[in-house]
Amino acid sequence: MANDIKWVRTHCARMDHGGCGILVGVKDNAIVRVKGDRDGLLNRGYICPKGLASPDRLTHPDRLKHPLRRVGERGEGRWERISWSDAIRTVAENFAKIKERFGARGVAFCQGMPKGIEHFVLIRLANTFGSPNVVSVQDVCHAPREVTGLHTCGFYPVADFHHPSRLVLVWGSNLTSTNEEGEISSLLLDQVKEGTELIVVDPRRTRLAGKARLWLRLRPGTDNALALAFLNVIIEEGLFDRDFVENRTHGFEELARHVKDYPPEKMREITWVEPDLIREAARVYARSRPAAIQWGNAIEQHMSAFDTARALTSLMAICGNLDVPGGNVQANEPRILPLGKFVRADLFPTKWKEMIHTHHHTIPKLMTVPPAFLRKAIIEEDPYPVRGAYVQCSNPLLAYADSRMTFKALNNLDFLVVADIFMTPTASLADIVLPAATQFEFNDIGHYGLGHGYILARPKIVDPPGECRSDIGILNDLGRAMTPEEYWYDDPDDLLNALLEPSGLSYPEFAEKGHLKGDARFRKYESRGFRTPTGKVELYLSTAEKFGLRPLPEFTGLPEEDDPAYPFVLTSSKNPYYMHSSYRWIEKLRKKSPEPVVEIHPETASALNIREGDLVVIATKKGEITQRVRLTGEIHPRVVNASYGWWFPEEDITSEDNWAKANLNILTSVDRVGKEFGTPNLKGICCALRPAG
Ligand SMILES: Nc1nc2c(c(=O)[nH]1)N[C@H]1C(S)=C(S)[C@@H](COP(=O)(O)OP(=O)(O)OC[C@H]3O[C@@H](n4cnc5c(=O)[nH]c(N)nc54)[C@H](O)[C@@H]3O)O[C@H]1N2
Ligand SMILES: Nc1nc2c(c(=O)[nH]1)N[C@H]1C(S)=C(S)[C@@H](COP(=O)(O)OP(=O)(O)OC[C@H]3O[C@@H](n4cnc5c(=O)[nH]c(N)nc54)[C@H](O)[C@@H]3O)O[C@H]1N2
Ligand code: SF4
Ligand SMILES: [Mo]
Repeated sequence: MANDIKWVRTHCARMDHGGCGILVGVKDNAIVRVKGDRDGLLNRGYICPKGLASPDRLTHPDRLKHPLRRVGERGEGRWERISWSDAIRTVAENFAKIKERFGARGVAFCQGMPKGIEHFVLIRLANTFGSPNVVSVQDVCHAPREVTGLHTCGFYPVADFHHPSRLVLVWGSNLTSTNEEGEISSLLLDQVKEGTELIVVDPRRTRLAGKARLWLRLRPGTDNALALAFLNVIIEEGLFDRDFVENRTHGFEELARHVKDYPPEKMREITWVEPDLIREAARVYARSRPAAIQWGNAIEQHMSAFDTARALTSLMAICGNLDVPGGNVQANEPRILPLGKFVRADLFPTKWKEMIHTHHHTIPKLMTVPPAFLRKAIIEEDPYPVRGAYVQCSNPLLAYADSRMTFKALNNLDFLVVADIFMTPTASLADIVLPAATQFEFNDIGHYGLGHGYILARPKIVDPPGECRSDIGILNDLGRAMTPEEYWYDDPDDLLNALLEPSGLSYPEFAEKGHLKGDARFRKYESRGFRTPTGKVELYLSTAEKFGLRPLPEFTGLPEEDDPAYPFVLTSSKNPYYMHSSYRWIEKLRKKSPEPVVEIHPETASALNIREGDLVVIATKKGEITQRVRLTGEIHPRVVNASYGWWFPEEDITSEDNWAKANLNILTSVDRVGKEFGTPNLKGICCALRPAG
């Protein structure tokens, strides 16, 4: 029997940012086994439980299989099956109506975490349709790191795990569970076995913290204060790279004066980290070269995301770790179509002036609309009305901060289209639901446009079920129906071929190769400087005044001021078995993590008369949810680590209870957001606890 299995090489996708090379065993148009590929560029044989379970998504009986049109009231759950041509026509007609009354900008194109090239095809559709409003979750995911990097040093500095580092400073990143964007934990763990040291900054003792030389258990939401204290120590003690600082940085003197205000002794109160530990960690980082900072979501899920990313980029710079092997590097792209060309940015040169967030004076170079501002536009028509939305690869009702605001906004729309693989709480509010094909079911390219310097092949392996179609194919059809046909293709695979054209490869040839990677070149600044206005790393931002930005990173206060009615500090981390709100319907994964769990310290529990396994109400000023208690001595007694992304596919999807009762974003708010990226506070907010019932 084993002989009938055909093995195909591809890359894992959609269970997180993806990237592991995998071997897929196929028999009779069905996937029967998956294993890690020893030749995988990013993983060298590693595979995680989500990757192993990923084929189970394809065959689930409740998968969406046909286009649906709402027949009852919005959210009532009554649908009729329609044909694809009806679906495409209905979407095109309704968006055209909105365009006529409110302009193309009245339609928003919303993307969740980018999963493949569908994100960029969506931007192309928006550009050709004439809407500047592509919305994404980047406000809390990568934009703060990427865009701050662009302003500070001209590129997005990513940790280089492909060359040895003496030390990796893991800052708010739980790599062994999340394998975030191109950084698969197995490569880091291999280095640790070879002697690379770790310092971990995390309120929880993560698996990497368990292997670290130093673990800094900071108060959630105080990363910028801690990073400023690192800068204070390194500069006061003269531990920086003098040559680099002198020749390659702008504004060192100003930074040095400025960080005098942030000594570890003073930052202890804010961060809860002992001054001696801060000093030691800063010294070890500065003295271990090359060192990489592996930074995660935690640094960009509060209003001070910009300052935190500025402070950490400054740390990389003054210690001489930018663009050196084993440090934080600027990846070199392979020869493929540049992003701007692929998305047809040329058709819409005035886009920057018209985007919703431009009216909120966000930071230049922010490409997508922050969800806080999208919903303001829908609900308050500020800065102008948005009446229609196309949502792809996203579940905003669970993923955006302040779920009740999202509910209100989605209900306010004249026309909502959701493309998903499963009926979700968001899809259940749509006028049209489109059944998407997913990973393994169509040709795709991974990691395009993410700045990591490679693209990965994900060839089609099996046919999609029912009438499911790839997002790329759906968007190509919508493009033909809604915008001039010349921008689209007869065969959606030609979008992939166009992207690959500069490499001289067709998609099948690329799929044969598996990946394309730019050359490994380092210290590019030696020949061409840094791509900033001063040509140097801008420790002091030369454009600060022009753009209304703070020139130097600051600590401007806690995410929320302490409040005795809400004495605990709430944070969260991602579930190793799920992707955000996705896949709780996959049995193998659900068995591993059956229900939402909140971690609290035993002392806190006993003071509140709460025991292991109890249901507990977590309350913030915004709302309340219920989760099951797990006791752990490894977090601070004031810290509460709740689960994120929970809804219940096995229960009635039309009930508000389903998406509201355990959903972390019932507790979060967008009343205050960071100016630069529109980022709300997701981590480090005040909460109260009480036994449920
Ligand atoms: N299994 C799984 N993997 C995923 C995802 C998923 O949903 N599930 N999502 C993918 C996506 S889109 C992303 S962006 C990445 C994100 O991947 P990560 O950056 O690893 O994201 P998180 O798990 O949110 O947080 C990382 C760590 O931050 C810690 N933390 C919490 N609050 C704070 C704080 O205030 N400061 C500091 N320094 N640390 C804090 C948490 O304890 C956790 O260990 O993961 C990707 N991979
Ligand atoms: N409180 C709090 N909020 C957060 C975060 C947090 O840590 N805390 N993390 C934030 C981060 S980092 C991110 S990236 C966002 C994530 O936000 P989203 O990307 O919206 O997250 P998901 O809930 O995973 O929604 C993805 C949806 O895509 C569907 N899907 C899967 N494959 C396909 C496909 O091939 N095609 C289509 N059309 N659909 C598909 C899934 O079924 C699922 O419903 O959430 C953010 N929100
Ligand atoms: S770590 Fe991510 S890419 Fe690798 S197998 Fe797991 S889910 Fe897939
Ligand atoms: Mo993310």
